[in-house]
Amino acid sequence: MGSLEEEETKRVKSDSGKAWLQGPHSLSRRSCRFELPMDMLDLELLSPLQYVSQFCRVHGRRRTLFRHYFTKNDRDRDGSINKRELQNALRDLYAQSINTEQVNAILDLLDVDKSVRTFDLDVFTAVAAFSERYLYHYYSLAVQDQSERRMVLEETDFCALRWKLEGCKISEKLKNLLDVL
Ligand SMILES: [Ca+2]
Repeated sequence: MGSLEEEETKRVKSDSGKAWLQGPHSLSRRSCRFELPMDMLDLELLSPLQYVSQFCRVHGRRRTLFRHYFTKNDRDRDGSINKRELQNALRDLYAQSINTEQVNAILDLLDVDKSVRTFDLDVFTAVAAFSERYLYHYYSLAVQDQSERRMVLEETDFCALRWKLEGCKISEKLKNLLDVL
């Protein structure tokens, strides 16, 4: 795990100015990309969790970081984690600097209820990617720091979202989730 730890140390150093979030994980909107389907009507059939699982692309290093915390919390090593392990993995990811209410808010936005019992690595990766967006959104509101823009590709996808969603009957829950991104 040597190189991962080095990576984390570097992140902490480069990010020491952002004291509002401690731990190895500096928030970025560029470590993953959320896409929209070609046909926006496809969104009508998706729950928030299904949407992030299918339309989020996570870049290499972040993927490695997420896998690290997934594996750490998959105690029986069967390749899936339960909801409690998921909550722990998310808190680990931010070195315990986020609280249970924030974790629950993230899971609520994703509409993770009792019907979802287990999460595999791909789903966890998507949840973790969304958690980063959620926290970015949350802290941006607090510090008014909108300096980091999304990547151009995603910006293009998401501009005029309201207009694109015209005529789509997507769920309120998915609408709330897209607002965070
Ligand atoms: Ca397991």
